[in-house]
Amino acid sequence: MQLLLATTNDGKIRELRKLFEGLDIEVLSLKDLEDKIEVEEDRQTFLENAIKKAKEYALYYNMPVIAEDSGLVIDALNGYPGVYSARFYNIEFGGKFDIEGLSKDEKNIQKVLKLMENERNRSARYVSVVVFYSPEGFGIFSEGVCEGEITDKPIGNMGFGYDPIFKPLGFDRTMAQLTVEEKNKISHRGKAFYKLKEKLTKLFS
Ligand code: ITT
Repeated sequence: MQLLLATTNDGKIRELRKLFEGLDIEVLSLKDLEDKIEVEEDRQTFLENAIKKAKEYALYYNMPVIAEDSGLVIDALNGYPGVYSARFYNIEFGGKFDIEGLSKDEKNIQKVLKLMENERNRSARYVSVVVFYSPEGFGIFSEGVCEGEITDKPIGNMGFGYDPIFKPLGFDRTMAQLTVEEKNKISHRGKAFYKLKEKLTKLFS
């Protein structure tokens, strides 16, 4: 069976591929396909964005797809960056942080640290919604959450995105100090994926 991971995010591809190891499935990502299409993530919830991506890619490439929409939800910032996590540096909320010479991830991190500078409530969570959709019109989704807190400076160089400033609950290391295997065990994406796998196994066994 062929399955398309509908993402261009290298961090997600690395983690999701690891989760498929040992299964008899040929996993492709959008990076393996020559004919590219863009799907705009313009919805207000992770679920709506994930469904939109899964459906559009499955119908265009005519193969089953797993799409994922995820983000960091910070209580003291009223839930931001939320669905804007990937491009938080460039939205109006809190001012734009398009600092020259920094990567997107670094700009996003700098903006969060600035907005959280004198904030005592550091609680936050990563949320992931994973959607499986097949071109015949069958769809299923699951959600995973990873609770944690925002550190006051970036630590670690593994993972991606906000990992250097996110310390999972019960850990004295940031997510960027965990290996892919350690992260997948506790992460929002790992949890959502395992739930999805259970649902699919139940349905097809
Ligand atoms: P695709 O749409 O191609 O999958 P994307 O990066 O645009 O890639 P999203 O729209 O789902 O993906 O945005 C998710 C953003 O949330 C991501 O770019 C990170 O900034 C952040 N994020 C999500 N999961 C994360 C994780 O495990 N570690 C760190 N940051 C994460």
